[in-house]
Amino acid sequence: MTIDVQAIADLGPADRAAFFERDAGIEGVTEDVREIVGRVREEGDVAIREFTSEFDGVELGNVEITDRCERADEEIDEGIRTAIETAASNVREFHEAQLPEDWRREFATGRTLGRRFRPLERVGVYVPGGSAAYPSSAIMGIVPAVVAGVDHVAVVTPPAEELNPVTLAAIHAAGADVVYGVGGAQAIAGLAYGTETIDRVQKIVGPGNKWVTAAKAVVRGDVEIDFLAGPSEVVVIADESAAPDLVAAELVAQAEHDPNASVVAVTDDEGTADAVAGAVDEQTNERERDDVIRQALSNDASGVLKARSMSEAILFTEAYAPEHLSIVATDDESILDRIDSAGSVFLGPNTPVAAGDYASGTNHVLPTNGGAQVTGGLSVETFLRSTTVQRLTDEGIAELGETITTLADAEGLEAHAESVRIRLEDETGP
Ligand code: HSO
Ligand code: ZN
Repeated sequence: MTIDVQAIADLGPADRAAFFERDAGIEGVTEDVREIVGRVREEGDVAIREFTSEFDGVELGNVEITDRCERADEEIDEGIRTAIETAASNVREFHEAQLPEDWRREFATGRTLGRRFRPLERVGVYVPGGSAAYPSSAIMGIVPAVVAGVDHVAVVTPPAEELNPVTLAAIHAAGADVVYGVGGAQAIAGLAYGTETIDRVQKIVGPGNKWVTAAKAVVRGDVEIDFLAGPSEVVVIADESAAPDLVAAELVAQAEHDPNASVVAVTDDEGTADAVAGAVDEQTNERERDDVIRQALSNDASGVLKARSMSEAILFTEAYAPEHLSIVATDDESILDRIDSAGSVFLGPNTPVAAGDYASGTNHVLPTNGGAQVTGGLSVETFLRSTTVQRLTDEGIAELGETITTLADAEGLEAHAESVRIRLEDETGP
């Protein structure tokens, strides 16, 4: 079997740690990345060119390739252009629906409070290139920023002798303002600190390999980042009603991303567990990327798990906090009700994870390694900041005055208290 079948009840501490303490594997490269980031910070474009030659084997001409992206549109075939447009338009519509409205409300007579939302001004989006060139990730990173109203959306993508025209066309269609042909840790450093040609941004988002992820961790603090995203993950919760080949197809699909991908099916039905493992075997043999798939399936963090009850399956999933969760079960909605930690959820037999990966409209840049316990994926809010606003009338400040002055006095901050009393004098009188 290419994938282990185990009972959750039989998992020992080491097995559980493999499932629940996945890591992005960035520790090993952090020292080198720190060095790269430091050099780009000090030397700017000179360091960018040197690292690009060393790591990508490319002698950079123009760092900026915005025009090149505009032209790429003519180089791709009609069918691909239409698919990019349809996907971008669905992602745009779903993200437009997330735009929050500014609001104000009178919470008590004379005390009005509210929130307003404004876009960040300058953001950077990392779009992977090379063997993991994902035009879909260009759409997922750029469109929400554009919808939020970000003024300057800068994109970095690794250079190559032959840049992938589909990726460039997607970057253009998604609405990037400026595109730089730079990748890896050096690109993240360029966005974080600015160089002669790369404008410094306020926030960097997007998935990348471990060098890119480690660089995001290093620059965090000097610049905002979305979150650290590692190899893809999926958990499928299935009951006896699930068709084993559909469940298997979900595991095999996410497994083809990366040898370190983690894919899990968890079911309360023994027969389903064995049938899913069998179907995974069969399908893997038929796939072109069977090498990558086999490695991902043999990870300690991958497997088909038998649960004694749906509750046990749910507890496992909650502790795992997957990037993607697919639920193929008769009670899918009530199972979902009991789950808090998942990046993106796919309900029912007709909803493959690939729908969200490409085209349904939800975002595929999602937290991995248990990040779903504390955050969701990219959204319009990723690119917004909020401000609170308030106004008190005579009545409003009179009503609140004593509470404020009492607390200010308790903190020994007399001037704070006085700033209130000076306004109450009329009311308190002689
Ligand atoms: N499943 C990936 C996104 C992706 N899938 C891009 C296909 N292309 C996120 O984990
Ligand atoms: Zn995918």
